[in-house]
Amino acid sequence: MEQTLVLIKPGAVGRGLVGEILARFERRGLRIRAMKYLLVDREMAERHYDEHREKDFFGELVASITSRPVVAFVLEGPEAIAVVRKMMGSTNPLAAEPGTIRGDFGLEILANVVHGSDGAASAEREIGLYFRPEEIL
Ligand code: 3AN
Repeated sequence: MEQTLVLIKPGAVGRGLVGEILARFERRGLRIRAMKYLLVDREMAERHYDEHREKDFFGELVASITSRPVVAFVLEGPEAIAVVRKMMGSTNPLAAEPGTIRGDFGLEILANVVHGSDGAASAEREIGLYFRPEEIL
């Protein structure tokens, strides 16, 4: 079994999409191992998106993710990282296939509804960033 970190981004939380997005993952058979509603602070956002530090959209990305609360959760299942990435769809919602979360719920690349870890190393790092070991049940 594999674990991955998923965030429902502030825009999607504000639009009341938490239940609908979570339901898709649950229906697929992924298990919730941890979940929290939180405000990401600047330091945490910069650590989360460290790989994008040099990109021109880094400032906007940090501002966006820290603007309002997010919902963070750890999902577990066989090949959970790849399964979640597939369910999210392409990074740019304009290119995301209908039927994927980004393809169904958004149009903006910066506020692209969800985040999901992109590999085993980032999943481990991101889960550790959002949850203490005892919060994963
Ligand atoms: P993903 O979230 O699909 O793994 P990454 O890691 O390439 O995509 O990008 C992280 C986040 O940065 C995306 N979720 C998106 O909000 C933002 N982002 C990526 N590329 C761009 C871009 N060209 N312009 C603005 N924001 C971007």
